Amino acid sequence: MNKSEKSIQPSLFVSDDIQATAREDLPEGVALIHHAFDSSAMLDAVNTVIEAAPLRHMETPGGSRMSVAMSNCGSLGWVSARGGYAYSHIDPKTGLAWPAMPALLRETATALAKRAGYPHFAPDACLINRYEAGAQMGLHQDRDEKDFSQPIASLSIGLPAKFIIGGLKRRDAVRSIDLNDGDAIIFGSAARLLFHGVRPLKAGHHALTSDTRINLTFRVAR
Ligand code: MD3
Ligand code: FE
Repeated sequence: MNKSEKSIQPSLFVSDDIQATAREDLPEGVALIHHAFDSSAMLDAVNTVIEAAPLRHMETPGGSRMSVAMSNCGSLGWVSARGGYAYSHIDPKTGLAWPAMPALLRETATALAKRAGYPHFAPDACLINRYEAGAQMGLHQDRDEKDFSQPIASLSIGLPAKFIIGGLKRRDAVRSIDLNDGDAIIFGSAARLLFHGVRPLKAGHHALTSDTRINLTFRVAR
């Protein structure tokens, strides 16, 4: 595929293999879309963001270094430090506002949310997670946003990961979902507060991201 074909509108680029709850063994409220976006073009946009707001390993409130390196774009960004978790308009590393959300990112996320049944999704935050071999994310809920009626859209770029999703209680059974380059997974309604995490990334090589995986989560934080 040549460059001009790859730069067409993301909503036209996507294939039609959406997996919704009725068709696959996914929890209610979860929609998984394979080959959902042009990950090469998305990565180019992500790289412009992380030039201005570098990836960094944040500290947890408990004082440990997160294995996933993070940054944000949009009017709000998720930050973790000794003081706790929060959304902030300012990048504490640069002292500046987070970079604006590139139109390609925003439009891709809103088009995918629309396909999953959320026609009015207007994210104001995009968290960028970079996993290197061994990096993981423990089981958690995303509760720092104000309105849980708004979904979260997750886009995966580069190396594959095993994503785990459980129930509304930490001890509930989990199931594993493979997330590959170009996959989008949207969590809304009944799925919005499910516990979830990412298994330690297996070492590998990917043509776009070499030895890493990038995950973008688009959120309505305000
Ligand atoms: C299920 N990120 O940044 S994205 C996170 O792959 C996070 O980097 C993972 O969990 C990653 O908070 C998983 C998939 C995801 C995102 C938000 C969710 C799953 C979710 C919110 C509710 C339920
Ligand atoms: Fe999460």
